[in-house]
Amino acid sequence: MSNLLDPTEEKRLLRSMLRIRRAEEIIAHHYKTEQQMRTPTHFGIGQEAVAVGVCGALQQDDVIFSHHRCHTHYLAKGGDLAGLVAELYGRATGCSGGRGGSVHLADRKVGVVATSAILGETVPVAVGSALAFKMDGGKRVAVTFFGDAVFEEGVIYESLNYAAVNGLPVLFCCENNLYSTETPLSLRRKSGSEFIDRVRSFGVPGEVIDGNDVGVVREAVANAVARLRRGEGPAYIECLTYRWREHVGPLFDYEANRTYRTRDELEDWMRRDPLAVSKKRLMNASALGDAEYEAWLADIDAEVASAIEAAKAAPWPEVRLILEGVL
Ligand SMILES: Cc1ncc(C[n+]2csc(CCOP(=O)(O)OP(=O)(O)O)c2C)c(N)n1
Repeated sequence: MSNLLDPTEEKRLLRSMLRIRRAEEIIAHHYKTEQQMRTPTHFGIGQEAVAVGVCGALQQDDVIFSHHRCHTHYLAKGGDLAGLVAELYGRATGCSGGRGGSVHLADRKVGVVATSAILGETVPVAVGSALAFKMDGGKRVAVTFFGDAVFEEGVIYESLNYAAVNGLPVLFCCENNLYSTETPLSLRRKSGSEFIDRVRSFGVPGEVIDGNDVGVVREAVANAVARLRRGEGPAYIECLTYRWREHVGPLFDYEANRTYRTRDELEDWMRRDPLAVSKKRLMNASALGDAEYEAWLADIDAEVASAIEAAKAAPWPEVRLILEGVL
């Protein structure tokens, strides 16, 4: 286990992970029981430390781009919770006007530029953003989150090369959760062919880290971002982690009788719950008590409940706006 960060900072990160966890758990419950959210939804429960650790090392004017499992990144970067919930209910008050759904989240005020379900689609866009930052001569950085399956898309290799050759301030963040839908990494990659070696072959430095420890992620990203801000070119961080729910939808695999992963494997990863890792560290240092944690939980649950109530009361988007923003 890594060392405690500054306790105030680690508490901020843990509270952010808890807020994302509870938001997703409550959304999953409503998704399953009401049948009112009609957007395919990929939950990131279990992977919160990646989003929170990465975004915790960024400034508000830095930008992020994400993929189909994007709620975690959107919320960690400061995306509006009510806007997310309304988007899932397809309402006009949603962060994409109710026309994008779960995989098209944006909140430009806090640097959440775009998310997309097309694998690899936002990777070169993040590189383009980093090119603009370099041309502007500022210190802003761009981050692209993507899953391990993106290494099966050609665009990742073009993007790494272009970013390296042009020395762009972009962080490539791979959330390696070992599966592409229901196909394990072992069937998609020859043993010994590590992603990190491919990345390094383009001259992009990187490391593979424990993606379930928010302290480890926060530290690694802080170092990588410092490099980016010094103008030394792109960096890569691969976070080893695991999603707890089915690939798409609110259930656990065992509830849906899916057998591509075992329940033992899931339970093994659940014992490495990123929230528990951080909470234990803070409690061991006497920097957090049960009462404070329970108070966070109550506040967060109330915030999510009110976002759901507001979403349900919100109007539907107007039909005449259906093509707005479509290129
Ligand atoms: C170009 C493209 N090919 C295939 C798909 C279908 N698809 C959606 S999600 C997914 C697996 C994604 O796995 P990974 O990138 O590892 O992310 P994870 O779902 O594990 O978080 C696939 C193959 C797609 N959306 N886009």
